Amino acid sequence: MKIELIGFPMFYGCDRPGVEHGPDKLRENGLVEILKKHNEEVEDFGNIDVMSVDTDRKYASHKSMKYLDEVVDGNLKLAQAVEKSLKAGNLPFVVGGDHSLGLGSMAGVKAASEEEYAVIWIDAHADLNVTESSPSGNIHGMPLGASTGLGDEALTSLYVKGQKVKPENIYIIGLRSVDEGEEVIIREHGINIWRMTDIRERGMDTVIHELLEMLGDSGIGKIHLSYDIDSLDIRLVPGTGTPVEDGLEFEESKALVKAIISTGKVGSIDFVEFNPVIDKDDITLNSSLTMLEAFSEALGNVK
Ligand code: Z70
Ligand code: MN
Ligand code: MN
Ligand code: MN
Repeated sequence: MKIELIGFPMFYGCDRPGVEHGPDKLRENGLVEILKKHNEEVEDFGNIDVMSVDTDRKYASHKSMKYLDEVVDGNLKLAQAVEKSLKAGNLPFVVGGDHSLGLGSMAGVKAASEEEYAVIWIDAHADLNVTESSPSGNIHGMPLGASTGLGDEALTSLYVKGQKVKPENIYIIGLRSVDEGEEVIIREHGINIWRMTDIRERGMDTVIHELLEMLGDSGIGKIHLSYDIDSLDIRLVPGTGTPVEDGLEFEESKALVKAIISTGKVGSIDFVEFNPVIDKDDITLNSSLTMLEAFSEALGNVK
């Protein structure tokens, strides 16, 4: 399967400039070569054309969702690119940019096929907010909520109307910063989660076992894997907008990613929230490259 690299240079979903330089910074430091090291077919699609607007547009399209029009516009283009990539038989590998790009990725996956799919979201945050529960108005805190059909119509009907994924097919791993409203959504909709406390209590091997067993039991044959680098421990990712302490170590994160990809069911991937502008001594750049190497190797082992 050909890997199609798609850059999504956007910061409007997190309202903190710098993350839009993530895709090109990673390319300059060997992203394509890393993917090619273990995979025969890799194609760089280039970057999605994201509008460039001034900060006075922040509340121009909605009173409490920042840069709504800009986030929607970019994600419509992304959804189209992801749908096209999947229909061509490729594996879209979307590199951000902020995590609002999950809106476009999941819409593209939904548009490409009628088949039910699972979403595995590796993140310190739940990204399940709706407009009213969001403490920030930042849309990168909302893509999973919107994908289940919750929240503002502008997000829930992006590219494809209605629910993009069933809540029982969502698996979030690495949680340690969850808003009150998100806790309610997790409980009421039966979303599957593993908090860092679960990982520390039972160990990553057990968590991986639990995850794979649940996925197997669900009978779902296709996975969208969405990886937020802030799932990693705070000291590994100073160059991300919202680092949180007590996160995953490399070995845990690599084992998790490799186990998920080894199922052979992963059909699309997001890699998000690297902000080179606020990075310190290239620590986050190197952490990102370390993880991308693990993604590449695992993808190369799937046949
Ligand atoms: C918070 C919000 C978030 C990433 C921060 C934070 C969300 N729950 N996501 N950093 N990657 O504003 O909704
Ligand atoms: Mn996130
Ligand atoms: Mn996060
Ligand atoms: Mn720590």
